[in-house]
Amino acid sequence: MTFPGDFLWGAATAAFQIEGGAQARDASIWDTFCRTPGKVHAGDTGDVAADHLRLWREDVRLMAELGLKAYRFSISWPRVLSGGLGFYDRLVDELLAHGIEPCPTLYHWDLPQELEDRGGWPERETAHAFARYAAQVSDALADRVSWWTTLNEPWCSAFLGYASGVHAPGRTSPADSLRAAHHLNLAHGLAVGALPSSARVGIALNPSAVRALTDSPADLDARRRIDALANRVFTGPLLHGSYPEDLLTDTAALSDWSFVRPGDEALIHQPLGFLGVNYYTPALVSAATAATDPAAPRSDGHGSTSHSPWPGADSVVFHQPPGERTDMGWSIDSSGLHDLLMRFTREAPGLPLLVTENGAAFAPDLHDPPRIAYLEAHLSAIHRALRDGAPVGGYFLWSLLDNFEWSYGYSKRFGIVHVDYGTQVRTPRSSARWYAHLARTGLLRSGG
Ligand code: IFM
Repeated sequence: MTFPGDFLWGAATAAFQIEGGAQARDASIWDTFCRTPGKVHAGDTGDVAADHLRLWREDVRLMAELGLKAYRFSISWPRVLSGGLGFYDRLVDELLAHGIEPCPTLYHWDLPQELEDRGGWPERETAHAFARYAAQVSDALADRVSWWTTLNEPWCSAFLGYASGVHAPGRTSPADSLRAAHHLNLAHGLAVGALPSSARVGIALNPSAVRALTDSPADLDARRRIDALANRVFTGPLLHGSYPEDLLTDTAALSDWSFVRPGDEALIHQPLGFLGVNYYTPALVSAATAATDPAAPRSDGHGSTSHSPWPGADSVVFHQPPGERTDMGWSIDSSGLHDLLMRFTREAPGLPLLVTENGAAFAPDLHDPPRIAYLEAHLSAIHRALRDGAPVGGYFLWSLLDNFEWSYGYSKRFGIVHVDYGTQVRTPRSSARWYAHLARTGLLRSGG
């Protein structure tokens, strides 16, 4: 399978997950969360992480050796607040010097703690603070950066952060999670306005390929509800300029949505340079029946918890699809990625698509055929989508390096490059060599 010559072959990381250097910046909600007993595996923190703040030149050299054409990284808002924008300035120059396209994301979950102390994403002012921060970063970098992502996976920020509480800041208010979702959307819209109109500005969603267990009306309705909460709460205003009616109805007992002010939806509905799709696994849902055990652990892949990340969808049950799984317990099914790319191609004709994240956690081994098989299957699905007319312009593998996997701490390894956290030595896995060949040639060959 041959990919187009101008396909953007990249890898992705995020500031909190790799940078370390926590003492040199303001605190984020993840610093606080890591220090809250029981929230993060083994009490792990982002204090050192993969020490990228020290080893960034080496990491850029590694990317160049792997033949990467683009690097998706995130900018730490707390670091910018404490005067650390110079780090990203130097990183951008170094990437360009190595012929690698810098693709920064403005927000990958590390809200400054001081903003959470003032109410966090449920407060409208946080969106305005984000716009000011976006303008500041734009002033420093926009002369050399043409691809920008405003937010990474706002679903996780809103619903894992404020409803289920498995992510920072660990709050469990369904009503607040809906306010957070809206203010994240608003932050995106305001940030687009703060970036140059000549830039390609997008957002990276983690849309869910939701499937119903059966074709029964109840199961199809369960799918509709989750589709609204996982996908259309974002794509509604982003792509069509309004929140879906069924979402407002489903959540009416929790919120009257009066936090959406006149003009907000139009503001969110900005022209997009691209839509970023982060994809790992599909979701399988059904309606709860009399036999459903309400105490059974949730299997929606977002951490077992007594608080649901799905406001107003208590009647929905998540099922573990059959078949192979990654080390996260996520089922491996690349058809979900093809489905999503085709869905957005139909829904927003002509809108360029980027796969802004895709990859898998497996055992720490340097020889990692399961990861190669996962990547090969998902890249084949992308190739099929391209053939079917989806305008997919690039692929960012998650992740370049092993890193801090949020509430799982350092216990899960997503890197194509192994990191020894004791010595910070980087060692490319077999998957890195496999991916390097693909990035150099655009030719997808069999793994192993
Ligand atoms: O590590 C995360 C990343 O920060 C956001 N998307 C999913 C990845 C794997 O869980």
